[in-house]
Amino acid sequence: MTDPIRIATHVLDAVSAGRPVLALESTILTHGLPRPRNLDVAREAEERVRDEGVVPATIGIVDGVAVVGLDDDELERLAFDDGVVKASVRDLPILAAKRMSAGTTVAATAYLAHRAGIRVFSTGGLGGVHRGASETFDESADLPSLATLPIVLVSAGVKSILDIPLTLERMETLGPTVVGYGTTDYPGFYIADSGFDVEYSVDTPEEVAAVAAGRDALGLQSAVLVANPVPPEDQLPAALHTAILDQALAAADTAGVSGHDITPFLLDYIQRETGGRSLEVNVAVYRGNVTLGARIAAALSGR
Ligand code: PSU
Ligand code: MN
Repeated sequence: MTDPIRIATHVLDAVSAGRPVLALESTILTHGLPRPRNLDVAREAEERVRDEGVVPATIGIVDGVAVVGLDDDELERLAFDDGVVKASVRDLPILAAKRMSAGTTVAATAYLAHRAGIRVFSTGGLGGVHRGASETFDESADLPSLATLPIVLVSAGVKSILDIPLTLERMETLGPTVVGYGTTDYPGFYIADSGFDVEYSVDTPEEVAAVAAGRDALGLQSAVLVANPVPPEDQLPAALHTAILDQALAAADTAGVSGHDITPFLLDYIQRETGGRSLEVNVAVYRGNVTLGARIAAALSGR
């Protein structure tokens, strides 16, 4: 069997030399953002990372091979090909056997990044516990995966489509280290403050690096989750957010969407019903997380 993971040479070189690398996921590209904006956002994210002097490694599955450091042609294929699926960790062996292409979720990307020796990863919003989970058991595989992967993940909290207090409870049980960036108000992806709190905040990339170094020195194998709020001036207005969210959840219920389809369904619904405003917020959220992730990667490589 061919090697199911391919690490791009420039990524491998940087990791081996201890130079900073930032992992980026690809479900945001394949299932989170509309075409053709998805490709622009993915390219711009890599550019931002390079501007910080850090090597970007976007991760995704191309014809069954998990690629750590997709090249531009591969990014374009994943962005526009209708046959591209959404892959969590459990799907990786099937995709390898069937030689399928996929965008990788936070769970799958974190796993592959860790295998490649990358220590920091940025996404938009992390997956979590869905509303109604006490009936449906729908909890993103992102949570248990991150509980066992010693990386740093930067996100703008979890998406407000989720049950945020239940997600925070599950994080407490599963055990990743959670910090707010510059705040103890836990962010809600589209909104800077979800109304729920975390216990600790950190204020600089160096402080995040110190937390990650402490985790490593203690021999813990769990992620450090950095919750980085969208700048309040870029957030979705609160009234619009509440109204649209209720509609979106009702629409998902009526359409009977479940499993891995529900997150893309809700994000797409909200994008259409806000006339693209939520899309701009999603892009702003992602930009902020990419820049912070790159700075954390740089701070960690100096240790
Ligand atoms: N962040 C975004 N857009 C996205 C996602 C994150 O700005 O589409 C994706 C991530 O890949 C995350 C996934 O892992 O949504 C969660 O899906 P699920 O709830 O099915 O685990
Ligand atoms: Mn789910």
